[in-house]
Amino acid sequence: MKRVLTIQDISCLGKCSLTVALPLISAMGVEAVILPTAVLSTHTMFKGFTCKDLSDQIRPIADHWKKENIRFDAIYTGYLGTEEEIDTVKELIREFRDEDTLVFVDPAMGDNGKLYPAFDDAYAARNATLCADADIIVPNLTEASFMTSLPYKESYDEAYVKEILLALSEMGGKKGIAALTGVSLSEGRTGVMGYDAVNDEFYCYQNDRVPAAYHGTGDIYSSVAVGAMMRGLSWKDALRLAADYTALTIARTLENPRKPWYGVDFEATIPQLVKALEQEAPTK
Ligand code: PXL
Repeated sequence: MKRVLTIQDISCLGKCSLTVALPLISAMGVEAVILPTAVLSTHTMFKGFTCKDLSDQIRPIADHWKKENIRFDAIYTGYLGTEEEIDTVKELIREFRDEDTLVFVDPAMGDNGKLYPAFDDAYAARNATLCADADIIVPNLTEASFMTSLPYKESYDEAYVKEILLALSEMGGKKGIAALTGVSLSEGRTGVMGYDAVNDEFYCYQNDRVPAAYHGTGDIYSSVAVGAMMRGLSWKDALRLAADYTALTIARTLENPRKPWYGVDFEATIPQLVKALEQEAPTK
């Protein structure tokens, strides 16, 4: 069984970051090791959330794992708190990465053209240096525009998306895969567009757009993509599976009469995820 280390905050209520990554990666038959960088009462879209920074725990936890000779098949980072924390995570990646470790970075810091309340331009620039150390990065258009200094556009064409992907790939990355999430190339459609710098190859996958936006869907997307790659899917197949699962989950959430606002009902669609994965990557 493959082992993924995921480094991000734990928002006790809110269905994002670790409360999504842990159940999804586990359900996909992959061991999830967690490194919580902070504990929040809720995610930051709630008013009055509490936050206890745990960055001083990262070093002792990592040192203990080193003593135990622990290795990871993947290191997956998501929402982090501060520039210092990004530097600590970069150090940890350097220490734990070997030839076969996949470093997957979701530079979660904004959406809809804006950074989340806790972040500024300097944080985005530091996140770009973390992306430079990754094998695969999955920013949305907002995060990509802050990291590349290219303008954020509400309406755009394929040439604009390709320009951003090329700019992202110039930031670095060992295997050089950059994928943009939330890319809509025609009316009523949305999905992902990626670029593999090593093979100079673009990839695009679009789904029917489900008319709703929820928090935490980026974390669901990334967790499923990492899990699928750990189960042996190519990066393209993993991004497709993650896009299908995210779309299915948003559609399912829309049917919920209680109209949840802060997160999606991913718990309800885990059986379909497991089934889809089993078809593409049967367990032996
Ligand atoms: O889903 C990204 C995310 C993760 N963690 C925290 C957040 C958010 C998005 O708002 O606030 C604490």
